Amino acid sequence: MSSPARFYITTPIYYVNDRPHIGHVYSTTLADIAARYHRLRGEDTFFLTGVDEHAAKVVDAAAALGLTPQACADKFAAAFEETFKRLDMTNNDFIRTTQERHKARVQRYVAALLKSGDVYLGEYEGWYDAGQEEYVTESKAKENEYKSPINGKPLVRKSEKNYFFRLSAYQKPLLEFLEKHPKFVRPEARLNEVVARVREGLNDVPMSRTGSAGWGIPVPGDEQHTIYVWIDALCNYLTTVDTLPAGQQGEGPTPVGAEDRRRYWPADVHLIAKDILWFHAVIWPAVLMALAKCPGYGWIGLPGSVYAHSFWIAEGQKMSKSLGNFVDIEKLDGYIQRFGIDALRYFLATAGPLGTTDSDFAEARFIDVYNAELANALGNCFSRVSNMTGRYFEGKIPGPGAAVAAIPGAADYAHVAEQAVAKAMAAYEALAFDGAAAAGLELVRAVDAYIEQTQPFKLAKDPANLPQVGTILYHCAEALRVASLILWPILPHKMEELWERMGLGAYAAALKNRGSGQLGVWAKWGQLAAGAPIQKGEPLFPRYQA
Ligand code: ME8
Repeated sequence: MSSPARFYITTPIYYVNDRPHIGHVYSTTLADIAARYHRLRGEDTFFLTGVDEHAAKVVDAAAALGLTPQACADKFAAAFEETFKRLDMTNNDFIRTTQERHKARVQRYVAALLKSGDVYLGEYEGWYDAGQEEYVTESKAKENEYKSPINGKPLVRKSEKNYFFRLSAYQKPLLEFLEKHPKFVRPEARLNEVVARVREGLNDVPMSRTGSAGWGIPVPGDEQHTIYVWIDALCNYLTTVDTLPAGQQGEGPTPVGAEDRRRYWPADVHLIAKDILWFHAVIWPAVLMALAKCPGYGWIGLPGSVYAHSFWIAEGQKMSKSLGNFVDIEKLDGYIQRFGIDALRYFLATAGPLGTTDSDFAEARFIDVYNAELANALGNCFSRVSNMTGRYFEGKIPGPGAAVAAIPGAADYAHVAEQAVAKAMAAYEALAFDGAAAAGLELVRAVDAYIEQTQPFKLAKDPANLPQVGTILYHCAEALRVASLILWPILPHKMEELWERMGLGAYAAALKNRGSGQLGVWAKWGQLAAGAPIQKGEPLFPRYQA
């Protein structure tokens, strides 16, 4: 048997200087949707999220809280982990950069790079953005009047003796790589930004820091320096999967873990927001190119793509600490209590900043989407079909046997569903979750239109028509079954509830086993068994009235 396709997706690892907010929940939810979709397709999927701990921001937050950096990191790392568990994210691991497994591997990579000559000790002077822990080029500093392009605070003139990564040597290889892999940076407009900036030329970048109270991973062989937090952080994508099972020592000085995870590398998607695109689209691939040339690291290829979404704003305003308008975890919990986890996932996936424009997290928008798409369309359609099945067939979907030809439009049904599946799959692959949801919803709306057209509730007044009504309801239920498969990655809990009511619990059971999903097989038309139960139950998405 050939082994199933593999899929590896990552989120940024988040700073542990505060509790999670909507931005963090958003990126991790998107990655969860993608991971669930690939598991639904039966792929061997690895989904990684976690936290970035060795930042100066963490040292500052710790001081403000009267904690040690480690205690502060522990506190907020626990908050992130707990939040993602509560939201039922299906991440396969949660990486913390203070973990030994991570630190040991990062030191190995840096040691290899030091030997290779791509990392050297040097002196640097430039404009420093303290909030971002990043140097800004002269031209960018000037353009922004020597203020941070991110938070508007004044840039600082700073010089340091540091280890540097020879990024300048990778301009040509990067441009060649980007030309050959135009999907490496998505959406496309972001690729153009990156290419334009790389063409302007690349400066070497610091690879280490002194100061920050020594909070960081020591540079191997020179413990005065700690590894620059961005290099430490980017490496998480690799350290977490750089393990081989006992007895299978591979190429290179890789520590042996319990599990073979190297098979997941290279990652298929690094999902991030636009704020950290440069690190992911330029610095990270260059570091990997350099590492791949080191003895023992020949297995290291470059990631498949970096997808940079845009930003949530709140009720029309940019979110900021000074305005105190962050959609924080308490606010999100309020939405979950009122509408449920799946409604929040649906809103994030369909109304969020997936493309290149920012999106507004506004209560009125949330309620509109919820009522129109979840309560009125999906929930209501299931109620209608289950109601009629209850009333006319004692809650058991009859077979599709009778009088198909007599039903207008019925002959197309399988085709409509097939097209919806194809459309949804293409959208999921492109991380266009709004399109995937729309494909599912279109199918649901087609069911509504079909009911309007065929009027089963009128036909049923004459018992002689019941076989025909049975066929209509079979088509409706079957289309809902296919729609539920399309929508499961976005609405997993509600769709599992729907499966339960339709006697399809086997799907949920199979999906609990890694790599056991079979979307291609399950989505084929006509699999609902005659006599399958369909229980009405409580509304899946009760209409919300303020
Ligand atoms: O940058 N809208 O961590 P971070 C949408 N540790 N997404 C948002 C958002 C918003 N308003 N605000 C934040 C770091 N995000 C580094 C990353 S990775 C090797 C190291 C999301 O805690 C988005 O994914 O500041 C963004 O890229 C990330 O949170 C930044 O999280």
